[in-house]
Amino acid sequence: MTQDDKVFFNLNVATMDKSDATYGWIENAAITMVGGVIEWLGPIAELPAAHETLPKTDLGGRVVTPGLIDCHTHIVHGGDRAVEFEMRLNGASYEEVARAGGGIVSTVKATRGATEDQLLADALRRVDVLIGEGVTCIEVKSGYGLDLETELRMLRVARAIMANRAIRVKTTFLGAHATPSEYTGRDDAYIDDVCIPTLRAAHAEGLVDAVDGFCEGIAFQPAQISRVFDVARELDLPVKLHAEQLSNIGGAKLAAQYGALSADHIEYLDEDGVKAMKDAGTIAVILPGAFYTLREKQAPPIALLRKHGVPMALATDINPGSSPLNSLLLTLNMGCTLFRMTPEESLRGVTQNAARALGLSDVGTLAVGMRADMAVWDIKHPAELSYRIGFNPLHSRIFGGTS
Ligand code: DI6
Ligand code: FE
Repeated sequence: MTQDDKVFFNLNVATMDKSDATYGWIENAAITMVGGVIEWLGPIAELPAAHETLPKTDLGGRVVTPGLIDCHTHIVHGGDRAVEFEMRLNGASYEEVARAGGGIVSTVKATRGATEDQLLADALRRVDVLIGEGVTCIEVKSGYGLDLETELRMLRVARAIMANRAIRVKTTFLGAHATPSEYTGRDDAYIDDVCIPTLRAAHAEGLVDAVDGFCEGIAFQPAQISRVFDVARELDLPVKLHAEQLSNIGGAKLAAQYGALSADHIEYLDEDGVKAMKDAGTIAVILPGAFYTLREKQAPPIALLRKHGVPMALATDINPGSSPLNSLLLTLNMGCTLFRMTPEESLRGVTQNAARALGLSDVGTLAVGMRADMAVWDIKHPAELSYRIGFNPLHSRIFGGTS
């Protein structure tokens, strides 16, 4: 027995491990943790006698959910885009902002000019806000370096987050995020001469858990993404894709062809793309922060995703440009209010389906054998998590069985 072996009791639990809309709800429950893993979970009346001897913690009738998972973030980056935000609100066009050095280019410049320590310190401030909301796992992308040295630095910083905070980090290589200014007009050369060699180097250093790309008219075409995904497949790395955010150039179908973990944004996804994702088991990652920030009009096809049974995840997409959204709880509310997801769908979107979007099977639900990653809330019903705007009802957070 370790110091963390214990029984939580006097609680209601949303296990999220059922496929119906009941949250996997168990009233007046108990949860036994041994070695950071759930040993038993169920109604307190059925607690095995052998567990009676373990230390007990009374949770005062609170609600317990799986620890929240933010499955799509650009949380490591240099600088910010507040001036650009002000320029746009003073009437500057996107082109004027770009000519003034704004956009992804300005974040690339700030990230290239930042040390590993500076990038880590800035990222930890943003990570701490998510931890304060009961988040126990995040995905972190590269994609603001766009050269070998800075992309590797970003991924090393992403890994370093885990050495500095009690949180799990899954890293994603996003070299195919944009073409850097030194390769303007030479996208293919950038993919062949920088992006793919950098992917190989990052993989060789053990820095990459998945590979992503930005498939969009203003970024990379499907054929260019395919070249990157072919190398990911050669390196036995799973893929995911920013797809159909601003238009439909077939990104989701391409992602499905590669058996992608997820297709993300997907505001312009059509029914053929939904069917392809269903057949491939590709998760839909819904990102309301970018839709809200860019004041988009085309919402993702939630009804089609429901109709075809494509699992939906929700994430902040926290990045300095299109989604400076540092709250997963607000993301829950936006998923419901902007896109009409139900509260149960939105909570499943930051637990079970977020885990699936990261290829994880040991978190995202509460069941025997799962990691004891949990959030304890001062609420009576799980719908309160997506109902409130700007209110954080977290009571406590358990990471691997440790509070
Ligand atoms: N989609 C987006 O909205 C962001 N990247 C992407 O692939 C934009 C990132 C930025 O504006 O810095
Ligand atoms: Fe993104």
